[in-house]
Amino acid sequence: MMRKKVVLFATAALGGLCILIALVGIATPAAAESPRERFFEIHAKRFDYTPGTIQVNQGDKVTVRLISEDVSHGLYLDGYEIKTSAHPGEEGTLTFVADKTGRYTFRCATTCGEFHPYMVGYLNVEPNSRLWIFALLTVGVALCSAVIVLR
Ligand SMILES: [Cu+2]
Repeated sequence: MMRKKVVLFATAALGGLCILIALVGIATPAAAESPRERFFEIHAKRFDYTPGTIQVNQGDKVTVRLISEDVSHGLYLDGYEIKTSAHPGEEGTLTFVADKTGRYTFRCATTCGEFHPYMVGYLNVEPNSRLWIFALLTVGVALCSAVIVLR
């Protein structure tokens, strides 16, 4: 009799947890993961970009302002095949939708000195995975409660 009560309580608790996780999974990441507009200011100076790495989520609309702090520099984004250039006092801009996931190199596209070939930075495009993690968590908790009830 006592065991039945414990099982019933555990089932109710886990069921509630399932619903809670599902709700959190549906409510928060949906807002966080829906494509956003992202703005970055990248400063180019012989022979570096600052920041050297930018990170976005897949689907984000990305705008990059390229600002030169010394001579003329360019920015060519591998994989997306787009580029812009910045000159002293004249910035360049680049707008694109990050529709491909992965790590992409961007490099200087305007010869700017001896180490110009080594002037590179990185764009990381993360997949929208949070929704899947929450879905898996929900299924996991549901399975756990099923095991407790059925054993
Ligand atoms: Cu350069």
